[in-house]
Amino acid sequence: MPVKEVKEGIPHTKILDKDGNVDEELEPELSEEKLVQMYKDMVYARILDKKAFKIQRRGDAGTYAPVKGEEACQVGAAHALKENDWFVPSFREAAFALSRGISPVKLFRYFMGDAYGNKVEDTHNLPVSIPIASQTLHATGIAMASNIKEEDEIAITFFGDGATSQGDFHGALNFAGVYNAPVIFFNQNNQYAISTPREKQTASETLAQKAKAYGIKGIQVDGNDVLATYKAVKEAAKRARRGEGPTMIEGLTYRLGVHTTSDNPSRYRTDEEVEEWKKKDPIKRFELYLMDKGLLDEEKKENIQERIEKDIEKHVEKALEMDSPKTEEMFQNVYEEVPNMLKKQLGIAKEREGGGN
Ligand SMILES: Cc1ncc(C[n+]2csc(CCOP(=O)(O)OP(=O)(O)O)c2C)c(N)n1
Repeated sequence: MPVKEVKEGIPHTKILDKDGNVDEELEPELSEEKLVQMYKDMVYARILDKKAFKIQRRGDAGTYAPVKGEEACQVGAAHALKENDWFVPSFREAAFALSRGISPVKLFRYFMGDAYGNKVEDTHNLPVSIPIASQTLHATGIAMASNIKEEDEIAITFFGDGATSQGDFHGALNFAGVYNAPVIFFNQNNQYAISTPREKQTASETLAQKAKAYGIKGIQVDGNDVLATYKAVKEAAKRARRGEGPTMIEGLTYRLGVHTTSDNPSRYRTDEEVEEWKKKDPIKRFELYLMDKGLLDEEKKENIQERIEKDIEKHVEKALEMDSPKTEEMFQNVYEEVPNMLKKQLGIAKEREGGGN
């Protein structure tokens, strides 16, 4: 499927091409240490995806939505923000979460069905949000609150191409525009909403232009180019902190893997299409760039992979060792006062467990 990359009136940022060549005029100034860390974060997410798949297939976990192919969108964004900025995810943001320091144990526990995995601790990381586009409203609300409280914190929220057809997305952009909220709407346009291709999802020529209708700056970036996503988010964050309001970034990318562990993409897209996108793999091009800079070679690459594999293994073991969630946890944290209907259901569930209530 051809991707319309450059549209009149919609700025488009691309810094690294698929062969790792860099546009030196646009190249952000990043320390060697930071560049290597960004690479490690991308590889970490890719390996974690594979592991998540394995443990789902052997029955140790439920549905998982892989990041594969979209690592540059998330890792670039994570490195461009401050620790106290708010992360408001959908369900495909393991790479951002890991770059942000969220423990892999929590990620694994979440998709093992344990509420602990989604627990908001003393951080500015919100839980996974499954209802499409609902989180965009939360991000706008948080950013509006930040304005009212005169804080420096901004919010970033992630969502897919399909989410831009949902009412919540439009409500979120409208309020963000009117209230000049310091929020970044990061659209991961991975070309599909499960089996629905981008062109059947919306007749809009680009997704970024939807922002314009709400008086918001809308830009496109090559979402497989981690330097471009970093730069775009960094600039959007600066604008937001200067009081210049929200930005919507459309990252043009591709979901190289399945929608979730219960999907079979061969039913709705061709191998040729996937092969074309593999040539634009965000990790491969960043590797070439780092090698060219003398920051990576085959040996270092292998060492990094090995270390990450071991680290992930350790976290999986830890996640598997944890106690199963208790039945009553299913009924907690939704209502301040549990309604009678749910109290009754909890009673039935406990009885079935043989524990009575
Ligand atoms: C309100 C709502 N409707 C339907 C679904 C079922 N559903 C889960 S993922 C998905 C597609 C989302 O596509 P997109 O927004 O492009 O994000 P992607 O999964 O590609 O990252 C749908 C329809 C849902 N989770 N929430």
